[in-house]
Amino acid sequence: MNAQPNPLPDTDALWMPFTANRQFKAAPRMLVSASGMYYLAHDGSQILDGTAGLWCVNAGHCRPEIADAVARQARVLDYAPGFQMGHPLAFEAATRVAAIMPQGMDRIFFTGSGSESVDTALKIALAYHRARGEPQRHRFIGRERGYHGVGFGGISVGGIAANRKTFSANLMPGVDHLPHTLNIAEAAFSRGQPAWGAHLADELERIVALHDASNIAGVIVEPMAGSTGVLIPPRGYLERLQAICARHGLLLIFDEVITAFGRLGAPTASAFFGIAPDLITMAKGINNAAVPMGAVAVRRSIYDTVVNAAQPESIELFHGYTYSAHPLAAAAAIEALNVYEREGLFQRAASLAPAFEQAAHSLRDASHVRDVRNLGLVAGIEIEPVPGKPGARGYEVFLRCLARGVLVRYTADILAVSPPLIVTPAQIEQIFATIREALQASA
Ligand code: PXG
Repeated sequence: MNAQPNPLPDTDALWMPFTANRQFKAAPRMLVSASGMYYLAHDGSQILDGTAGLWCVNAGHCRPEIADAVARQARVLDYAPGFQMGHPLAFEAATRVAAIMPQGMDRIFFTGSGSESVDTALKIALAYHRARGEPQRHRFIGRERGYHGVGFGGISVGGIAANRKTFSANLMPGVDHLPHTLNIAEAAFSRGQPAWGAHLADELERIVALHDASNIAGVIVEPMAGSTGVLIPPRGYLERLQAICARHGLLLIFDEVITAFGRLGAPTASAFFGIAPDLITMAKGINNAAVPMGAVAVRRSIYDTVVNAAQPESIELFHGYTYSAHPLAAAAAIEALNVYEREGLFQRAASLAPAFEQAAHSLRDASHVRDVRNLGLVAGIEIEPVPGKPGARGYEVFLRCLARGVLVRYTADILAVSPPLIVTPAQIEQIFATIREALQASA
């Protein structure tokens, strides 16, 4: 890696996503290259990536195999229309993704992002019920604090208040929300899945009774909620949700944009928990984030129902994106899946998880810590806010970690750690030791 300082670009023209633009532009934090577990910043400093980018670079950065596959594909077939035309890698990528989905969920719709995957899954659910002759099943149930991307569908079923507030009058109608499952008083410092909280799934029965099952298309939840600050499902909770969905004919959609491709030490959270939903949304790790890509895995019976309900020569689902199965993204997906398999990275995550848990919970007695939550290679550390200034301490600790050469993610006053699955035990120690120091330095 080049260790020379790089000049900063003019920052005015770019409206940055989910960023305090003025604060950032006053003191930019610029990453200029990456390799394996490390970023290189513009000032020449090395930064250990404790967040796999944004929960997406699961095999580590700039993997030569993936870079080569993308470069090769860019010269062979840069782009091909995906509507009424095909290219081989789209089909190959679908076959490969299907192979690691739960049994029977082997029909894959490609998108360009997690947000698009969520909208796609919601639309497939509606199309399915219509094809079955129950078009009045139009309602969706999401969950408080859920993050399902930023499309109007996603923010409607999502439960992040800040993401909804500005668009409140324009949210998708017909949505209700389950309560979220975090309860620090009952379950602080749980290791893995909390023992408390399975009963919260029963709220779904109340909501179903209120709206009547005949009006509800499906339920969408993150099996483990990431963005909102790492909420681990209570033991038995997801099982109950699934049972209630099955009892009432509701489709269960797991949003696995963060959890699919090894984050919990299994190909999917569905496999990790042993629960088969009806649809799974994905993105991020699908191709190690080398090229934007998302996907929805669908139970074969759902595909068959939608497809067979249409006239044989008509388009069955009026939905798709210019970049569905973009050749470069598909090439990257195939190669990323090769890397995951060849290096056994999902198993690696599983075998690192106990040491990761131990290291995360070593922060229990660190300054300002209210809770530590963990599962697989994910940890959330909830810290005491500065009185009257929510989020200020989270930002401060994030900066202090960065100054010490470790990138963590923060959501208000919750730190999230989710390193690439190639992380070493020593790097795990380094990440949590750095967080401890940063917390100690915070007044
Ligand atoms: N669903 C889930 C569960 C996600 O985590 C999306 C949908 C949307 O994906 P796109 O590709 O449209 O961004 C996500 C994205 C964070 C963070 O720091 C998390 C996400 C994105 C950016 C930051 O927690 N998750």
